[in-house]
Amino acid sequence: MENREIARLLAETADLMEIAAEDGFRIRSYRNAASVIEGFPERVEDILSNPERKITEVPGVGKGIATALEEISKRGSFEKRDTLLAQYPPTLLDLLKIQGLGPKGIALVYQHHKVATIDELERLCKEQKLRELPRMGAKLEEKVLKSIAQYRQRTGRFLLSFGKRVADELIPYLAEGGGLEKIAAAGSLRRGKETIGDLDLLATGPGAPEALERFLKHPKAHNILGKGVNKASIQFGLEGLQVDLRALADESYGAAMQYFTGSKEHNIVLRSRAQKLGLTLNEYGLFRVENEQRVAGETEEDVYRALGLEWIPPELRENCGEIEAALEGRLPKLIELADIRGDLHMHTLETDGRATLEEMAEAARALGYQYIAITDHSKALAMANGLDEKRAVEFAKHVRKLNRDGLGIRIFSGLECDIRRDGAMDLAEDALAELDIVVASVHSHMNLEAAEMTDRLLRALESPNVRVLGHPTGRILLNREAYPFDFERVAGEAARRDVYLEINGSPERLDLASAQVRTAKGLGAKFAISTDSHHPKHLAVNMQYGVITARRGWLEAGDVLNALPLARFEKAIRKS
Ligand code: DGT
Ligand code: CA
Ligand code: CA
Ligand code: ZN
Repeated sequence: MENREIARLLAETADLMEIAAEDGFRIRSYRNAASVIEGFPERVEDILSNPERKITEVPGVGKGIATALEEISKRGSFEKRDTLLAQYPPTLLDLLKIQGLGPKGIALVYQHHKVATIDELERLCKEQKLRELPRMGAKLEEKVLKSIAQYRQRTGRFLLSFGKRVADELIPYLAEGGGLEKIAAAGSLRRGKETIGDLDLLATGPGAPEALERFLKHPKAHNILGKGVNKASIQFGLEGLQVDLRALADESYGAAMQYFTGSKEHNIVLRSRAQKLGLTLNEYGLFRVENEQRVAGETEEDVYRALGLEWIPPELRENCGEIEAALEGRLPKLIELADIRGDLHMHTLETDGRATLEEMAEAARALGYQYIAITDHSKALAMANGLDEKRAVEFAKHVRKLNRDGLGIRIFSGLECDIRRDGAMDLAEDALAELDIVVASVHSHMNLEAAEMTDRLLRALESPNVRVLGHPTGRILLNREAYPFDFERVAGEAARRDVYLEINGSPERLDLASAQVRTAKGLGAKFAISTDSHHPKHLAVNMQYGVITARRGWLEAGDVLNALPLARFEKAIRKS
């Protein structure tokens, strides 16, 4: 490990100690050691492995830090850090980048509201709940929100779900101005990318020039970045998402849609294909080079067809083989929202959900689903009041009774069973065997070495009762990286054991990532697209994002467990 990385571990630990309100002297000693090591000319690892040398020669390194350094060089972490990370989620460290709260405030919002991510902190402020805590107030809420906005601008990307909400606010607003033929979002939002850099809107119709003016007058247009004849750009809302609006001629709409949907890489290949055919492709249309004659442009379908290609769904436009597939007429028939027959991951008031089983069932029934599985947490998530064996078995019994009475939708008894640090299931197998479907997920000890994490997940797959591996990488978008492990090995083993990989549609997760979906499919894996809903309203919203992610992973309905009709689904989850 390089000095820079070692220094980061020490500094991070000091931050966590500060949140835990530990002794200031010890915190300073970690910080001090971190800053010395970061700038130290020799590698700490080299000194440690040299029997002639002593690590305490390094200034700022006393006995305690020396022990920590030895542990770090052996296994990449150390006891103090592990203890703190068992107590606090690592995302709390991100909150330190938000001005206003400080370590004490972070500890407070975590204790009182379990706020552990920037998004959750933002929600807390918007709901005006921060001010209710000791020594906090409305002023501070404002300051924190502003700081979050600035932080996001720095990092520069936003959740897809956020972009979608902005688009859903702006499009009807612009349409209300009248005179528009078409108005739609292009760019990464249309491709369904999990995060977006900015929002690209396109409009046609006689009212398009006025729409540009109206756009600049939107109450949340905080900062006008530019205004031309055909284009205007603003920063939207406190969050400062950049939005570009372009006014186009009708005859160019398809070409512009194609051009501004991207991706850049997809477009490069498409343009070179046009060239080979003696054509030139730009945002105005597809033209013959020799006489500038317009060949296509009004619709995207026309543009692709004129290039000898099937129309390519936006989710595939990443230059990952889609153009070749379109040429040969072998594009996948991508799964659609309408293919989904049920939802296999949701929580209720029994643990950390915010509605009853009946309310979740009713919402799912209203979506036209045939079935759902209720998967509350297991006991390791004590804060969420997770189920122990006794409650799990009773729950299974309760669901059998519910189904006899009938709720208008079939309920499966499930559990989101915690995967313990060693890969064992949180509940005894005989209790799990009573349930219809077990989703196994990691919620703690995410800082293991890749090899250990791989073994942990492989062991979890060995449980005869596990049917789905929940949010398999643990990533939280814009907040927490996936934990490291041998993904291909785990995906291959899941395929071999008939364990379905979850595509968690919660917009902060989208886990698996689409590229992993595609890799896993190549290894023979099958998938469950689930919402991890904690409220009835999540069921519809999150499923959209789950399906988009599956489409970006090239999945067809046949790859997805919960696209099966009830009878076949029941057979598929039955234990052999
Ligand atoms: P984002 O906004 O970072 O999430 O990603 P995109 O794909 O929305 O990229 P953006 O907003 O820069 O541009 C929208 C599309 O416009 C992009 O996918 C490809 C297309 N495009 C056309 N001409 C250019 C160009 O000169 N540069 C770039 N970067 N994109 C271009
Ligand atoms: Ca964009
Ligand atoms: Ca853009
Ligand atoms: Zn979970």
